[in-house]
Amino acid sequence: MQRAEFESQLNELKDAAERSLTGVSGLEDLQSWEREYIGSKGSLTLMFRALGGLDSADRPEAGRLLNQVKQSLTATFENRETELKAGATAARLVSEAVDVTLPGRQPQTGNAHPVSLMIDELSEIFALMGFQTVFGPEVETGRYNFDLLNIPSDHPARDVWDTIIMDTLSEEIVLRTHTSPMQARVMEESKPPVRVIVPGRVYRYEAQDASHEWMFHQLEGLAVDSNIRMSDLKGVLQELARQLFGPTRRIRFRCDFFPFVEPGVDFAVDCAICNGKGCRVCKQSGWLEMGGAGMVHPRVLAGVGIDPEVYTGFAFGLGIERLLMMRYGISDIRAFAGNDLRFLSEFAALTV
Ligand code: YSA
Repeated sequence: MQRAEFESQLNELKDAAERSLTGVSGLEDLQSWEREYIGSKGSLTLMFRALGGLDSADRPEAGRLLNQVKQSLTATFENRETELKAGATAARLVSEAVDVTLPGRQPQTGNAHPVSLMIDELSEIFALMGFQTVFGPEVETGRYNFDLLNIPSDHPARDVWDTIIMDTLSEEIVLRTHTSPMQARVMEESKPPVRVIVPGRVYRYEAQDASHEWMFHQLEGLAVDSNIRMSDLKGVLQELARQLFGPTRRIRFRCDFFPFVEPGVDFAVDCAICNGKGCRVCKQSGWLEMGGAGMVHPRVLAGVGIDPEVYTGFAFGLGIERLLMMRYGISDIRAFAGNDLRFLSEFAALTV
Protein backbone atom coordinates (compact mmCIF):
# COMPACT_ATOMS: atom_id res chain seq x y z
CA MET A 1 0.00 0.00 0.00
CA GLN A 2 1.15 3.53 -0.78
CA ARG A 3 1.53 6.09 2.01
CA ALA A 4 -1.06 8.44 0.45
CA GLU A 5 -3.63 5.68 0.41
CA PHE A 6 -2.75 4.74 3.99
CA GLU A 7 -3.20 8.31 5.15
CA SER A 8 -6.50 8.68 3.33
CA GLN A 9 -7.84 5.46 4.93
CA LEU A 10 -6.63 6.69 8.29
CA ASN A 11 -8.43 10.04 7.90
CA GLU A 12 -11.63 8.30 6.83
CA LEU A 13 -11.42 5.99 9.78
CA LYS A 14 -10.91 8.93 12.16
CA ASP A 15 -13.87 10.84 10.69
CA ALA A 16 -16.12 7.76 10.80
CA ALA A 17 -15.13 7.01 14.39
CA GLU A 18 -15.75 10.59 15.53
CA ARG A 19 -19.10 10.76 13.77
CA SER A 20 -20.16 7.47 15.19
CA LEU A 21 -19.17 8.55 18.71
CA THR A 22 -21.49 11.55 18.59
CA GLY A 23 -24.41 9.11 18.15
CA VAL A 24 -23.42 7.04 21.21
CA SER A 25 -25.86 7.72 24.04
CA GLY A 26 -25.25 4.94 26.55
CA LEU A 27 -22.39 3.10 28.16
CA GLU A 28 -23.22 -0.16 26.37
CA ASP A 29 -23.08 1.57 22.95
CA LEU A 30 -19.80 3.14 23.96
CA GLN A 31 -18.28 -0.25 24.68
CA SER A 32 -19.33 -1.46 21.21
CA TRP A 33 -17.79 1.66 19.75
CA GLU A 34 -14.52 0.96 21.59
CA ARG A 35 -14.45 -2.62 20.32
CA GLU A 36 -15.12 -1.46 16.76
CA TYR A 37 -12.51 1.32 16.54
CA ILE A 38 -9.80 1.25 19.19
CA GLY A 39 -10.10 -2.24 20.77
CA SER A 40 -7.56 -5.03 20.20
CA LYS A 41 -9.56 -6.32 17.22
CA GLY A 42 -10.79 -2.89 16.07
CA SER A 43 -10.17 -0.97 12.84
CA LEU A 44 -7.27 0.99 14.25
CA THR A 45 -5.39 -2.19 15.20
CA LEU A 46 -5.85 -3.38 11.63
CA MET A 47 -4.26 -0.13 10.45
CA PHE A 48 -1.26 -0.87 12.70
CA ARG A 49 -0.95 -4.23 10.97
CA ALA A 50 -1.18 -2.48 7.56
CA LEU A 51 1.90 -0.40 8.48
CA GLY A 52 4.04 -3.42 7.57
CA GLY A 53 2.88 -3.16 3.94
CA LEU A 54 4.30 0.38 3.54
CA ASP A 55 7.71 1.26 2.25
CA SER A 56 10.18 1.26 5.10
CA ALA A 57 10.90 4.97 4.47
CA ASP A 58 7.22 5.83 4.87
CA ARG A 59 6.60 3.75 7.97
CA PRO A 60 7.94 6.16 10.69
CA GLU A 61 5.75 9.08 9.53
CA ALA A 62 2.72 6.81 8.98
CA GLY A 63 3.29 5.24 12.42
CA ARG A 64 3.43 8.70 14.02
CA LEU A 65 0.15 9.69 12.32
CA LEU A 66 -1.44 6.43 13.37
CA ASN A 67 -0.40 6.95 17.02
CA GLN A 68 -1.71 10.52 16.87
CA VAL A 69 -5.13 9.29 15.67
CA LYS A 70 -5.15 6.55 18.29
CA GLN A 71 -4.38 9.02 21.08
CA SER A 72 -6.99 11.45 19.79
CA LEU A 73 -9.71 8.77 19.53
CA THR A 74 -8.76 7.31 22.93
CA ALA A 75 -9.00 10.77 24.53
CA THR A 76 -12.36 11.41 22.86
CA PHE A 77 -13.56 8.00 24.03
CA GLU A 78 -12.48 8.68 27.63
CA ASN A 79 -14.19 12.08 27.69
CA ARG A 80 -17.41 10.56 26.41
CA GLU A 81 -17.17 7.74 28.94
CA THR A 82 -16.78 10.27 31.79
CA GLU A 83 -19.79 12.23 30.51
CA LEU A 84 -21.98 9.13 30.19
CA LYS A 85 -21.01 7.82 33.63
CA ALA A 86 -21.80 11.19 35.22
CA GLY A 87 -25.14 11.19 33.42
CA ALA A 88 -25.92 7.66 34.65
CA THR A 89 -25.05 8.63 38.24
CA ALA A 90 -27.22 11.73 38.02
CA ALA A 91 -30.08 9.67 36.59
CA ARG A 92 -29.70 7.12 39.40
CA LEU A 93 -29.63 9.89 42.01
CA VAL A 94 -32.80 11.34 40.56
CA SER A 95 -34.54 7.96 40.51
CA GLU A 96 -33.45 7.11 44.04
CA ALA A 97 -34.10 10.56 45.45
CA VAL A 98 -36.01 10.76 48.74
CA ASP A 99 -38.07 13.86 49.35
CA VAL A 100 -37.11 14.69 52.92
CA THR A 101 -39.63 17.52 52.97
CA LEU A 102 -42.60 15.09 52.79
CA PRO A 103 -44.38 14.76 56.16
CA GLY A 104 -43.39 11.52 57.96
CA ARG A 105 -45.82 8.66 58.54
CA GLN A 106 -47.32 8.94 62.02
CA PRO A 107 -46.55 5.72 63.94
CA GLN A 108 -49.59 4.30 65.74
CA THR A 109 -49.07 4.72 69.45
CA GLY A 110 -51.26 3.55 72.29
CA ASN A 111 -52.41 5.56 75.27
CA ALA A 112 -53.13 4.81 78.89
CA HIS A 113 -56.52 3.21 79.62
CA PRO A 114 -59.01 5.62 81.27
CA VAL A 115 -59.12 3.38 84.36
CA SER A 116 -55.32 3.58 84.68
CA LEU A 117 -55.49 7.36 84.25
CA MET A 118 -58.12 7.59 87.00
CA ILE A 119 -56.07 5.36 89.33
CA ASP A 120 -53.04 7.62 88.81
CA GLU A 121 -55.14 10.70 89.48
CA LEU A 122 -56.70 9.20 92.63
CA SER A 123 -53.25 8.20 93.90
CA GLU A 124 -52.07 11.79 93.49
CA ILE A 125 -55.14 13.26 95.21
CA PHE A 126 -54.81 10.90 98.18
CA ALA A 127 -51.01 11.25 98.38
CA LEU A 128 -51.59 14.95 99.13
CA MET A 129 -53.80 13.86 102.04
CA GLY A 130 -51.10 11.50 103.36
CA PHE A 131 -52.38 8.20 101.90
CA GLN A 132 -50.04 5.61 100.45
CA THR A 133 -51.14 3.54 97.42
CA VAL A 134 -50.84 -0.25 97.84
CA PHE A 135 -52.00 -3.20 95.74
CA GLY A 136 -53.32 -6.60 96.74
CA PRO A 137 -54.06 -10.05 95.30
CA GLU A 138 -57.04 -10.55 93.00
CA VAL A 139 -57.31 -14.21 94.02
CA GLU A 140 -58.28 -14.22 97.68
CA THR A 141 -59.17 -16.58 100.46
CA GLY A 142 -62.61 -16.55 102.02
CA ARG A 143 -60.88 -15.56 105.25
CA TYR A 144 -59.77 -12.16 103.87
CA ASN A 145 -62.62 -11.57 101.44
CA PHE A 146 -65.29 -12.32 104.08
CA ASP A 147 -64.34 -13.68 107.54
CA LEU A 148 -61.96 -10.96 108.71
CA LEU A 149 -64.49 -8.41 107.45
CA ASN A 150 -67.06 -9.67 109.93
CA ILE A 151 -68.89 -11.69 107.26
CA PRO A 152 -68.95 -15.28 108.62
CA SER A 153 -69.88 -18.08 106.23
CA ASP A 154 -73.45 -18.33 107.50
CA HIS A 155 -73.97 -14.57 107.49
CA PRO A 156 -76.73 -13.45 105.10
CA ALA A 157 -74.56 -10.52 103.99
CA ARG A 158 -72.32 -13.02 102.24
CA ASP A 159 -75.03 -13.29 99.59
CA VAL A 160 -74.59 -9.63 98.67
CA TRP A 161 -71.45 -10.32 96.75
CA ASP A 162 -72.15 -12.95 94.15
CA THR A 163 -68.79 -14.63 94.24
CA ILE A 164 -66.69 -16.42 91.61
CA ILE A 165 -65.33 -19.35 93.63
CA MET A 166 -62.09 -20.97 92.42
CA ASP A 167 -61.75 -23.86 94.88
CA THR A 168 -64.14 -25.01 97.57
CA LEU A 169 -62.29 -28.10 98.73
CA SER A 170 -59.43 -27.09 101.02
CA GLU A 171 -59.84 -23.42 101.72
CA GLU A 172 -62.38 -21.19 100.07
CA ILE A 173 -60.43 -19.56 97.19
CA VAL A 174 -62.31 -16.78 95.40
CA LEU A 175 -61.78 -13.97 92.94
CA ARG A 176 -62.04 -11.01 95.28
CA THR A 177 -65.46 -9.40 95.15
CA HIS A 178 -64.23 -6.07 96.51
CA THR A 179 -60.97 -4.39 97.51
CA SER A 180 -61.94 -4.49 101.21
CA PRO A 181 -59.90 -7.68 101.98
CA MET A 182 -56.84 -5.44 101.73
CA GLN A 183 -58.06 -3.64 104.87
CA ALA A 184 -57.29 -6.77 106.90
CA ARG A 185 -54.04 -7.50 105.04
CA VAL A 186 -52.71 -3.97 105.58
CA MET A 187 -53.72 -3.84 109.26
CA GLU A 188 -52.10 -7.25 109.89
CA GLU A 189 -48.85 -6.02 108.34
CA SER A 190 -48.62 -2.56 109.88
CA LYS A 191 -49.60 -0.96 113.16
CA PRO A 192 -51.44 2.38 113.36
CA PRO A 193 -51.21 5.04 112.13
CA VAL A 194 -52.41 3.53 108.82
CA ARG A 195 -53.43 5.54 105.77
CA VAL A 196 -53.71 3.63 102.52
CA ILE A 197 -55.70 3.47 99.34
CA VAL A 198 -56.02 0.22 97.36
CA PRO A 199 -56.99 0.48 93.69
CA GLY A 200 -57.62 -2.77 91.84
CA ARG A 201 -59.73 -5.16 89.85
CA VAL A 202 -62.62 -7.02 91.46
CA TYR A 203 -64.95 -9.75 90.18
CA ARG A 204 -68.59 -10.61 90.69
CA TYR A 205 -70.75 -13.35 89.29
CA GLU A 206 -73.19 -10.82 87.98
CA ALA A 207 -75.18 -10.10 84.82
CA GLN A 208 -73.84 -7.20 82.77
CA ASP A 209 -75.87 -4.11 81.96
CA ALA A 210 -75.18 -0.43 81.31
CA SER A 211 -74.03 0.16 84.91
CA HIS A 212 -72.87 -3.33 86.00
CA GLU A 213 -69.82 -5.31 84.94
CA TRP A 214 -68.71 -8.74 86.15
CA MET A 215 -65.14 -7.40 86.28
CA PHE A 216 -64.56 -3.80 87.35
CA HIS A 217 -62.27 -1.66 89.51
CA GLN A 218 -62.67 -0.34 93.00
CA LEU A 219 -60.72 2.04 95.17
CA GLU A 220 -60.54 1.16 98.84
CA GLY A 221 -59.50 3.72 101.45
CA LEU A 222 -58.48 3.03 105.05
CA ALA A 223 -57.28 5.27 107.88
CA VAL A 224 -56.65 3.93 111.40
CA ASP A 225 -55.24 5.98 114.24
CA SER A 226 -56.11 7.15 117.69
CA ASN A 227 -59.07 9.49 117.59
CA ILE A 228 -60.16 9.02 113.95
CA ARG A 229 -63.75 10.27 113.63
CA MET A 230 -66.61 10.23 111.15
CA SER A 231 -65.91 13.90 110.45
CA ASP A 232 -62.42 12.91 109.19
CA LEU A 233 -64.07 10.50 106.76
CA LYS A 234 -66.42 13.22 105.59
CA GLY A 235 -63.59 15.72 105.14
CA VAL A 236 -61.51 13.29 103.09
CA LEU A 237 -64.43 12.33 100.82
CA GLN A 238 -65.46 15.97 100.46
CA GLU A 239 -61.95 16.84 99.32
CA LEU A 240 -62.00 13.90 96.89
CA ALA A 241 -65.30 15.10 95.37
CA ARG A 242 -63.94 18.63 94.97
CA GLN A 243 -60.72 17.47 93.35
CA LEU A 244 -62.57 15.22 90.94
CA PHE A 245 -65.67 17.24 90.14
CA GLY A 246 -64.94 20.87 91.01
CA PRO A 247 -64.44 23.16 94.00
CA THR A 248 -68.13 23.74 94.76
CA ARG A 249 -69.13 20.07 95.05
CA ARG A 250 -70.88 18.85 98.21
CA ILE A 251 -71.26 15.30 99.47
CA ARG A 252 -74.12 13.47 101.12
CA PHE A 253 -74.04 10.57 103.60
CA ARG A 254 -77.00 8.23 104.02
CA CYS A 255 -77.26 5.27 106.36
CA ASP A 256 -76.26 1.96 104.80
CA PHE A 257 -75.20 -1.43 106.04
CA PHE A 258 -71.85 -3.13 105.50
CA PRO A 259 -70.87 -5.77 108.09
CA PHE A 260 -67.34 -4.36 108.41
CA VAL A 261 -68.33 -0.80 109.41
CA GLU A 262 -70.40 0.69 112.21
CA PRO A 263 -71.96 3.08 111.44
CA GLY A 264 -72.09 2.51 107.68
CA VAL A 265 -73.07 4.96 104.95
CA ASP A 266 -73.40 5.32 101.25
CA PHE A 267 -71.98 8.56 99.98
CA ALA A 268 -72.93 10.65 96.97
CA VAL A 269 -71.71 13.87 95.35
CA ASP A 270 -74.09 16.55 94.13
CA CYS A 271 -74.41 16.34 90.36
CA ALA A 272 -71.87 18.60 88.64
CA ILE A 273 -73.91 18.58 85.41
CA CYS A 274 -77.09 20.15 86.85
CA ASN A 275 -75.54 21.53 90.04
CA GLY A 276 -77.83 19.34 92.15
CA LYS A 277 -81.07 20.47 90.48
CA GLY A 278 -81.80 17.11 88.85
CA CYS A 279 -81.03 15.96 85.30
CA ARG A 280 -80.83 12.87 83.10
CA VAL A 281 -77.32 11.96 84.33
CA CYS A 282 -78.29 11.97 88.04
CA LYS A 283 -81.72 10.50 87.20
CA GLN A 284 -83.41 13.70 88.47
CA SER A 285 -82.13 13.07 92.02
CA GLY A 286 -79.45 15.81 92.05
CA TRP A 287 -76.96 13.28 93.51
CA LEU A 288 -74.49 10.81 92.02
CA GLU A 289 -73.67 7.80 94.17
CA MET A 290 -69.95 7.18 94.66
CA GLY A 291 -69.64 4.23 97.04
CA GLY A 292 -69.90 2.83 100.55
CA ALA A 293 -68.05 3.90 103.70
CA GLY A 294 -68.11 3.98 107.48
CA MET A 295 -66.19 3.61 110.71
CA VAL A 296 -64.21 0.36 110.82
CA HIS A 297 -66.16 -2.17 112.91
CA PRO A 298 -64.49 -2.88 116.32
CA ARG A 299 -64.64 -6.61 115.49
CA VAL A 300 -62.59 -6.04 112.33
CA LEU A 301 -59.94 -4.12 114.31
CA ALA A 302 -59.82 -6.79 117.01
CA GLY A 303 -59.64 -9.55 114.37
CA VAL A 304 -56.30 -8.21 113.10
CA GLY A 305 -54.90 -7.53 116.58
CA ILE A 306 -55.65 -3.79 116.87
CA ASP A 307 -57.23 -2.72 120.16
CA PRO A 308 -60.56 -1.02 119.32
CA GLU A 309 -60.49 0.70 122.72
CA VAL A 310 -57.32 2.56 121.67
CA TYR A 311 -57.73 2.98 117.92
CA THR A 312 -60.54 3.86 115.56
CA GLY A 313 -60.62 4.04 111.79
CA PHE A 314 -62.66 4.87 108.74
CA ALA A 315 -62.88 3.02 105.44
CA PHE A 316 -64.55 3.57 102.10
CA GLY A 317 -64.87 1.80 98.76
CA LEU A 318 -65.93 3.21 95.42
CA GLY A 319 -66.26 2.03 91.83
CA ILE A 320 -63.63 3.51 89.52
CA GLU A 321 -65.56 2.97 86.26
CA ARG A 322 -68.60 4.66 87.83
CA LEU A 323 -66.44 7.68 88.72
CA LEU A 324 -65.28 7.91 85.11
CA MET A 325 -68.87 7.60 83.88
CA MET A 326 -69.95 10.48 86.11
CA ARG A 327 -67.06 12.67 85.11
CA TYR A 328 -67.23 12.15 81.35
CA GLY A 329 -70.96 11.45 80.96
CA ILE A 330 -70.33 7.87 79.73
CA SER A 331 -73.65 6.06 79.57
CA ASP A 332 -72.52 2.41 79.34
CA ILE A 333 -69.92 0.84 81.66
CA ARG A 334 -69.24 -1.92 79.10
CA ALA A 335 -67.25 0.60 77.01
CA PHE A 336 -64.29 0.25 79.39
CA ALA A 337 -63.60 -3.42 78.69
CA GLY A 338 -65.00 -3.32 75.14
CA ASN A 339 -61.62 -2.69 73.48
CA ASP A 340 -63.08 -0.21 70.99
CA LEU A 341 -60.17 2.01 69.94
CA ARG A 342 -62.53 4.85 69.00
CA PHE A 343 -63.57 5.03 72.66
CA LEU A 344 -60.15 4.37 74.21
CA SER A 345 -58.30 6.88 72.05
CA GLU A 346 -60.62 9.63 73.31
CA PHE A 347 -58.38 9.58 76.38
CA ALA A 348 -55.11 9.96 74.46
CA ALA A 349 -54.83 13.66 75.27
CA LEU A 350 -54.91 12.88 79.00
CA THR A 351 -51.99 10.43 78.76
CA VAL A 352 -48.69 11.90 79.94
C1 YSA B 1 -68.03 -0.16 102.12
C2 YSA B 1 -67.63 0.24 103.39
C3 YSA B 1 -66.29 0.27 103.66
O1 YSA B 1 -65.91 0.60 104.92
C4 YSA B 1 -65.33 -0.02 102.71
C5 YSA B 1 -65.75 -0.42 101.44
C6 YSA B 1 -67.06 -0.47 101.15
C7 YSA B 1 -67.49 -0.91 99.79
C8 YSA B 1 -67.82 -2.40 99.73
N1 YSA B 1 -66.64 -3.21 99.84
C9 YSA B 1 -68.50 -2.68 98.42
O2 YSA B 1 -67.97 -3.39 97.59
N2 YSA B 1 -69.65 -2.10 98.27
S1 YSA B 1 -70.54 -2.14 96.92
O3 YSA B 1 -70.86 -3.51 96.60
O4 YSA B 1 -71.66 -1.28 97.06
O5 YSA B 1 -69.59 -1.58 95.77
C10 YSA B 1 -68.95 -0.34 95.91
C11 YSA B 1 -68.99 0.43 94.59
O6 YSA B 1 -68.50 -0.41 93.54
C12 YSA B 1 -70.42 0.78 94.18
O7 YSA B 1 -70.82 1.98 94.76
C13 YSA B 1 -70.24 0.94 92.69
O8 YSA B 1 -69.67 2.20 92.39
C14 YSA B 1 -69.21 -0.10 92.37
N3 YSA B 1 -69.85 -1.33 91.87
C15 YSA B 1 -70.49 -2.28 92.56
N4 YSA B 1 -70.91 -3.26 91.77
C16 YSA B 1 -70.54 -2.96 90.51
C17 YSA B 1 -69.87 -1.71 90.57
N5 YSA B 1 -69.35 -1.14 89.48
C18 YSA B 1 -69.51 -1.79 88.31
N6 YSA B 1 -70.14 -2.98 88.16
C19 YSA B 1 -70.66 -3.60 89.24
N7 YSA B 1 -71.23 -4.79 89.09
